[in-house]
Amino acid sequence: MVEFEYAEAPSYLLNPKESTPSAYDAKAIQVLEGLEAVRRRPGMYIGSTDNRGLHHLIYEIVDNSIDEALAGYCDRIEVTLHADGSASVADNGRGIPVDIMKDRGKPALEVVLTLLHAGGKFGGGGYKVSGGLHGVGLSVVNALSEKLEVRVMRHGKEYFQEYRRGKPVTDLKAVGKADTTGTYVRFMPDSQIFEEPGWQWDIVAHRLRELAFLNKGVTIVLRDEKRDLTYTFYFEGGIVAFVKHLNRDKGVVNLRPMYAEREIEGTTIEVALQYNQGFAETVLAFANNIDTVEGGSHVTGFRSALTSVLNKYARKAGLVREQDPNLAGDDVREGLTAVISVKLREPQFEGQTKTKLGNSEVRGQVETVFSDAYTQYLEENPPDARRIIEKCLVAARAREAAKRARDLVQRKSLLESATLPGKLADCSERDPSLCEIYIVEGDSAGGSAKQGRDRRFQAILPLRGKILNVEKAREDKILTSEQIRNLITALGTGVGEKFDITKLRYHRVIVMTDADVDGSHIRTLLLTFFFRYMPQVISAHNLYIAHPPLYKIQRGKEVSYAYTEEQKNRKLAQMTGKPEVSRYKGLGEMNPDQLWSTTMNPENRMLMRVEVEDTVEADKIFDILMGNEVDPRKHFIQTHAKTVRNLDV
Ligand code: 0RA
Repeated sequence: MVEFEYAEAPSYLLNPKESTPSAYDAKAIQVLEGLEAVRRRPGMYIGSTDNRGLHHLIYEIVDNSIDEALAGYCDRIEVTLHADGSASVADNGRGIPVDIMKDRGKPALEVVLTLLHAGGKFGGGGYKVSGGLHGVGLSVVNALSEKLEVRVMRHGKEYFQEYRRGKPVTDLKAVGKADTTGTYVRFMPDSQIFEEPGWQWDIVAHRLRELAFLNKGVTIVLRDEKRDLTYTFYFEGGIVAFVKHLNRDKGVVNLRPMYAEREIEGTTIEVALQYNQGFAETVLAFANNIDTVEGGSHVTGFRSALTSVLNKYARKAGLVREQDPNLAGDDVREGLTAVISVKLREPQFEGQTKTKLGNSEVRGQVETVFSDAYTQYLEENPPDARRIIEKCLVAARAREAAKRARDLVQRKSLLESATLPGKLADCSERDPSLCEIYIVEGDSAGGSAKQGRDRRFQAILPLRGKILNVEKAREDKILTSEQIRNLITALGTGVGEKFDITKLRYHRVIVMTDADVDGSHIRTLLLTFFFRYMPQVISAHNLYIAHPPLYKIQRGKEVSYAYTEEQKNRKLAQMTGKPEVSRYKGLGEMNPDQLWSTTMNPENRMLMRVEVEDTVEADKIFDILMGNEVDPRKHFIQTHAKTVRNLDV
């Protein structure tokens, strides 16, 4: 989750007493100004007004309930996506206080719901730690809701109040008896503010699952009223369960995950770790339940302890001999899955997206806690310890072999005077920002593409047959395979440590494959290669997928093309007379002219840009699709046929 800063302070913070007749009026004005500011510039408070911002509304409220759980008063949170488009969050905490606040002459609840930053006023040492902009959440959600109702169970009573666009339309009143305590907030996002209506189950479920992992013992229920679907997230094991979940379809190396939990100087530190038999590293780090994707002091502390603990143990146990070199950081990270979660009183978030933990003291705290616990774990579990070290040693050997292979590729390409692969039909333009390369499946389609292209700015690299599955093969094998080497040389970036995105020779890298099963397999293999070895090409928005037409529609001399089923139907419906419809099966069926006009001509082609929104999920999907274990793959393909197709988009 991302935190957002105010670009400008709300006016009432700057001028608390500006020329108003009475203190009471001044406060009323402040409230209105505060909520008005939120409505005027919602992006500043929730990041954006698209789907992501919309879902942020739910998270803001849930964060408050989580805080109540962290304070030890709440163990159940229920989120409901209602059929009318509203959402509600209920918890069994103490309930938001309802008594009149003397200085404001209003119930605390109303202040919480209408005043930005009101949360701080209640802090009063009550909350040990807190995620997000605590207390800001509720008033922001209120300001951005067409309608919001709140119910509080407290003092044996149920209280109720209703708001429209942040303003109360009823007084807070007791409406009945209650034999529990808790808070219920239901809100309808304002359609004047949000562009894209509609909750997305997967997005909400993902975050709630994550919160349930990070806050063990808290039950979080998600309900979709429309589909009559309920999910309950509850993890007694907390982040140990999280790590097992991340490794669920991969063979594991150490059966029992390592787990550390300790409090130092008010900071609660938890680390769980388990190796799998894959090659990728997955380290997720959270501070106060916020996903710190940019890392920070907790991750630094973890990393420095990881390598040194393993080296110390490996030597002591005689698994690494005296004369051998130390395991390197890269060796101990292969197949590593870890979750780091810290909870602290005053988190400082830095970095571009405010997702980097800045508190410097945390580095040493994590290092100490993790170092002690991991050493003890290795000493108490010799078989697991041996399996982990052996895995690292294999990685070290592979790294050596890969380095030799890389050096060879680099040396060769130097010797061959930066020889571009013979298969490559390069373009004449030299400015990369104007150049495109089509990676084309098969020699025949490659031939058509070469003839049909605009050679001034379009290069063609044909690939013969299938490329190596990079999820299954080791790095040295991958880098010495001819197809991959041709690709790397053609792109010009190099690979591994020497990878340099600024050397990319084409700013559009376009994968063009047949619309059949083989084609989509090759496409997935290529995407996997980019995801694993050149993720920067994806994140810099340089990777595209060509979209050949599915149908050719011909009536007399008039020819047109349809790229989707829907488009075909629309065109046919508009036509009078009977056209001839043929379905394209492969790129090879098109002559060079057709290929140019339908798929390569920038004026009327369709390109899809490849984006990876959620790297953890993508990692999982690639691994399942391309990895070693067959069963999960089958299962995945059977149950997610639709999603698999979307993966290619
Ligand atoms: C302020 C003070 C107290 C609780 C809360 C706020 C509170 C807020 C939310 C928002 C959603 N659920 C919530 N639960 C509690 C402490 C009240 C006390 O001292 O009893």
